[in-house]
Amino acid sequence: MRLASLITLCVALALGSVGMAAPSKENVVLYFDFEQIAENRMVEATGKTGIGSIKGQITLVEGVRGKAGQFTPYSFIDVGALDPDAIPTDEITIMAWVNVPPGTHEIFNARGSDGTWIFHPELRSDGRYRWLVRTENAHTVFDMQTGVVAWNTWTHFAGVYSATAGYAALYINGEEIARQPVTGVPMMQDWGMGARVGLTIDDARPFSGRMDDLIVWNKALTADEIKSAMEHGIGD
Ligand SMILES: [Ca+2]
Repeated sequence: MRLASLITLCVALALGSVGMAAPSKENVVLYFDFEQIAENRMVEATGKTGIGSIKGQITLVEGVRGKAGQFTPYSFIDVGALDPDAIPTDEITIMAWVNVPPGTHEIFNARGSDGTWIFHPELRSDGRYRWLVRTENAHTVFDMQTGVVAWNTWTHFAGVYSATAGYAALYINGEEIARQPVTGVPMMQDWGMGARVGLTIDDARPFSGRMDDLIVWNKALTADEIKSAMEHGIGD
């Protein structure tokens, strides 16, 4: 009986470590792994076509996982048209590896047709990280400004929001550095004024440095899932 219990425990532990909570690829909305540029587009790693137009100059250099994008200031990736039904409303995770000098750097942003700035995952010149979500009519759902940025150092940023579970969280290098309860307001699904990687839609806060594995998920990933994704991307 005790042996059976022990075996059960060992099997459970083995499954737990093997399963190490790799997030499901089904939840990937957008993935730039910065491995390939074709016809002046950053190739989207899950095979979405017709998106990812490069404006300015982004070159491929050594990254964390293979190559990374080196952004010349004021350059950006114009995400382009995603399937509107695929745009997250209830849960999201926006993550990227970043390596930047002091300054204010916008990782990703999207803007609604009414002018609402929906997301601001940023590194700020005051040395803090920012993770913000707004919804219709510029209603701020939460605005976290926290932590201590390590400049010129590869850092993994992951901002999480769940309207369903009612919280926002920020993970740096796979560790949760901030979490707050949030009234569960769905996110704006209308990205009518577009979405960009590396510069705000009104041409401010230029990302000037290197970025790798920019991934947007339609799920609030767990800590284990974030660690898995930062080490392995979206998996095989
Ligand atoms: Ca890469």
